[in-house]
Amino acid sequence: MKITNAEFIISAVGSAQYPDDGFPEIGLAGRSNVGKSSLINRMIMRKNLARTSSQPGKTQQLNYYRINDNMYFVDVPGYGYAKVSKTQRAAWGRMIEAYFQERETLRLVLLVVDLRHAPTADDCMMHDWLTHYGVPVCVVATKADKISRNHLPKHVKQVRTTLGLSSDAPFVMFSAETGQGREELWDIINQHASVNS
Ligand SMILES: Nc1nc2c(ncn2[C@@H]2O[C@H](COP(=O)(O)OP(=O)(O)O)[C@@H](O)[C@H]2O)c(=O)[nH]1
Ligand SMILES: [Mg+2]
Repeated sequence: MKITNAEFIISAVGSAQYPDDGFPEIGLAGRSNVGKSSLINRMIMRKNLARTSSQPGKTQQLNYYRINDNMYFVDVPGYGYAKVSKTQRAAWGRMIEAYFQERETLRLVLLVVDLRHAPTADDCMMHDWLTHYGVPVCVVATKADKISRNHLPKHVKQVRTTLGLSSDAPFVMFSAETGQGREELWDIINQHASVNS
């Protein structure tokens, strides 16, 4: 996939700020620190467009990145985040639920998990919730570079069985560090976004 243009558009705190040009959106969900921003940076081949930081105050926004002037990556950070208040977390939960449930231009959610560990209860809940509402999901197991080659199958199996993935469910092993899985993931994204690469 050739990236001709990638731009940060907005950190949206509410639906009024979402873009209204109708371009397809690819959402990214996953625990803080799992590697969502790094994944975006690797997919678009920019070192630092999506900020890779876990600053508590900056986690409760939808970050929109426009790619090649024809689609968006939407970073939906911060579930399972311990340092925000219950009230904040509830408000944030309502905002992301509304986004995933109602956003008409949302075509696919990349559920990013850590290949090194079994998915957490939050990961499983998110996966169940998205599939329950009929949102197309691709599980992306990242940080593959941290696992030795002969241990990879065991870790893939752990992720797949813990999430209860069927054998035909979209799944990509990924590394933001090495770029492993990048083209495979672009193929899946482009199929859902109906955008030619
Ligand atoms: N080795 C390795 N480290 C990664 C990878 N992806 C992310 N990281 C590191 O994990 C940390 C959190 O990444 P970040 O992208 O900010 O996670 P986010 O909170 O989900 O956006 C950073 O220190 C990254 O450098 C990866 O594929 N391999
Ligand atoms: Mg991030």
